[in-house]
Amino acid sequence: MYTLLSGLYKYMFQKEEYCILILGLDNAGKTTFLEQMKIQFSRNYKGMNLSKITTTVGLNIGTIDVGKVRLMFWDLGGQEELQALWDKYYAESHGVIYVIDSTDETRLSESKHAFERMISSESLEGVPILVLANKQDVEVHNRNCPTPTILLLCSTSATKNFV
Ligand SMILES: Nc1nc2c(ncn2[C@@H]2O[C@H](COP(=O)(O)OP(=O)(O)OP(=O)(O)O)[C@@H](O)[C@H]2O)c(=O)[nH]1
Ligand SMILES: [Mg+2]
Repeated sequence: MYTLLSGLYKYMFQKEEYCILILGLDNAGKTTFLEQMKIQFSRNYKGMNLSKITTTVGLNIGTIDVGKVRLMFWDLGGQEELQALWDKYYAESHGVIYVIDSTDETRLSESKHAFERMISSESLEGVPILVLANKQDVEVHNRNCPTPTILLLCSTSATKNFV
């Protein structure tokens, strides 16, 4: 009887949990993106002043409930020395959002290399990856159409798991 009741309780109230990694170079906008998602999808969450966000040293966690699903976002610091820690989280992740600063062409190849290192990990085999070309709101002069540039990054590097 206990098993039956606890099973029923779990079915009705327990949420399926998924861990999503948010990766990308420092200054790409990962923490800002997570904060904006929390503001948009979490009821009663007031949010913090986005201009107060500083570079992430280590890990920043955010949780969003969508129906019966709980999404746990792990936003990792993107500075070079912190990138070495990314792979510690791969095995437990169900998805990755890779954020690129689409206004910063000077760091695009650095981002491409970090991305290639990431997808070469066997722990990410079968894990869906979303590439987010961030900061599209910024008007950048002399930019040669950002979207094809970002697509080139994807088509040359990505061999698997794209959504
Ligand atoms: N215009 C604009 N600025 C953004 C956007 N997203 C982030 N920024 C700015 O970009 C800068 C870096 O944002 P963060 O969210 O701290 O970047 P991060 O990727 O978390 O950086 P690390 O924690 O160092 O890895 C901040 O000044 C943000 O205000 C965006 O969509 N548009
Ligand atoms: Mg950050």
